[in-house]
Amino acid sequence: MSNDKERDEVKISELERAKMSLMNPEIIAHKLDSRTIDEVAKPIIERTLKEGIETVWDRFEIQQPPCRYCSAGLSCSRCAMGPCRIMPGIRERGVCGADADLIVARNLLDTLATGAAAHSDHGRDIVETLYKTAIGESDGYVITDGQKLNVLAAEFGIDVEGRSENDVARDLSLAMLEEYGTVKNRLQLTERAPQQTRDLWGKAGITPRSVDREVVESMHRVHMGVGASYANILLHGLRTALSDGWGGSMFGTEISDVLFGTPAPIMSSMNLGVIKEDMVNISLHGHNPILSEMVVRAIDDPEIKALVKEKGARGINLVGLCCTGNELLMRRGVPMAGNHLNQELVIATGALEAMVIDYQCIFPSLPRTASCFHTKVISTSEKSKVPGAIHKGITPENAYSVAKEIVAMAVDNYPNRDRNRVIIPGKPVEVMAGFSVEAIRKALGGSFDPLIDLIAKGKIRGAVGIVGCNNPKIKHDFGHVTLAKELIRKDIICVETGCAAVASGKAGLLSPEAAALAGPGLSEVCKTLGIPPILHMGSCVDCSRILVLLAELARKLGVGIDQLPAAGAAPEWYSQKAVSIGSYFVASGVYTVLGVMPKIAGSQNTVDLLTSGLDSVVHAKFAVESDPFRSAELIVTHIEEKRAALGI
Ligand code: SF4
Ligand code: MSK
Repeated sequence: MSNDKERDEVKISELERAKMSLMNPEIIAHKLDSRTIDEVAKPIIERTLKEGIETVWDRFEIQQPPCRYCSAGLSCSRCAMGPCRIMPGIRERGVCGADADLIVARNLLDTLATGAAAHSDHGRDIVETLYKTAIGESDGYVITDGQKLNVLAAEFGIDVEGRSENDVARDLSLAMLEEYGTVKNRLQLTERAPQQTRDLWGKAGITPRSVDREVVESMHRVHMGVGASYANILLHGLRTALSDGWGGSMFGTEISDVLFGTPAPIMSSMNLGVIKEDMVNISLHGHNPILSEMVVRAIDDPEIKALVKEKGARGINLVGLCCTGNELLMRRGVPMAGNHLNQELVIATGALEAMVIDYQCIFPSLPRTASCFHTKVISTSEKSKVPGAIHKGITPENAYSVAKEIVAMAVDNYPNRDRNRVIIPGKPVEVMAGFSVEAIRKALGGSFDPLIDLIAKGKIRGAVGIVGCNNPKIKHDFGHVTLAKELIRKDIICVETGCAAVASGKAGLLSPEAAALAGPGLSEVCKTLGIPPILHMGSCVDCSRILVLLAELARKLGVGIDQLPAAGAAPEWYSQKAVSIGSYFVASGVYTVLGVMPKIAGSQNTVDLLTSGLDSVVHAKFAVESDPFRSAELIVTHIEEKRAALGI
């Protein structure tokens, strides 16, 4: 447990709050309008402004203007001869002789590899949990989807006949763990991609060999004096990203389904209004469902129920944030408090007893926010300790008992809530989530043929995966919601993951009633099937579900993924993981539009390769467009070109 001194050190002091607090109504109104389109979040942002509770937007403003060399990717502090920065026309090379192209490309590969490592290490944690479960060493986990276990086992050539689930699960998890550092130089699940797509990878020399190998090789290549060709470095970035999308992330998705169940359509609700005044509120934030699934089970424990009664609460209200929230939403229907830029605001409702975090996308400053209220921040991963948080390390061996301990801490904290400081800012919006590939197939009657037929007839013009984060550079949720609305209006079905999906949910676009906002063809299809025009496909690692969906459609049509009338978009991305996702989309043949410019403007050669040159390598490329209306136009044009090429 962190000591009191450490928690005192991270506190936002009264003096800091007094300096930050704003009372000018015009300035407050302007900030509210420019920060978010999430109306339910606005009263809470208003509180933070008036009470001087620092948020991500305040820190973003303080950081302006950013260094223009860093923004362009032109600074390098890779070795002790530096740091160096390129000033075009003045200083063209770093101390070692690296030019702008090399510095920009190395920085980008470093960023991408960080993202691929984060996803894939998450995947490894899930696979290890399956292994521990299979050998009887885990606490509380069971195999929930035995059918999926058998399908995966068959893909890996593992015999299932006459064997127990645990034996099959042990062999499967060992086979997957072996692929992290494999010597066979092949990732099994890449075989899900159509042959045409795999042929492109083979020709370009970017077929991924193993998960860890590509990330480690990326780190090797960016060392001073190794990779000096910007193009060669960027191509390895695609290979690394493929090892994430068709490797580490896909393992994370598939084995989460085996352990916790393959998602199926489920109703729930979203926005900060999911916080309940008379209940113990616990938010589950991060990415990995290993802990949060145990928390869901622990709240039904009789000892916990007795404690809740003793403390005078009506019950326990679990709410999700970011992708841990997405995992729980689509499998358990746990309500979702919000996406990335909502994380501090949940605490600032004044009604949150505990913020339980695992890893990724968690602001290190959350204990500072919590210091303004009674909220306890509880960290659970050895990889993600946070100063000022209480640490309760979780492993597969102790998961249930630690989850129960954490829930008890939250319940104990309920009487400490200051009832006069609670703001519950609005009513939650209803959402339908849980569209795994299996669920989409089932909704279509057991085969993707009807979807292909609808696309061929033009009732649905194409499909777009909208993914990724929030970023204070873009008005919160504006990029996601605007792009999604524009696309469905044009009869393009959207599949979404991560914070993009949550933005759509809060805006009412994940409800079957949103079919009314779609074009006539898509609207008719949605009404017939009773589904929304935007399908929630899960968390960040579940972008791998989008790959599987595209692969299935391409196989049915007998084409490569690049020939489909499909595209990707990340309108508000911020994270290194998003760089990896965007790159595995493009490397898999999916034209992808980014709403935020990566730090590459300092190398025109890099910009040209990513936005044009890749087309001749993987038959797809990136575009960068911050205006979601123009992004929609780019995507519509692309989809119509692909339709024409297919003769439909
Ligand atoms: Fe400077 Fe080269 Fe070292 Fe980078 S690797 S800090 S450019 S000397
Ligand atoms: S949580 S990676 S902010 S989508 Fe997956 Fe959201 Fe991006 Fe994190």
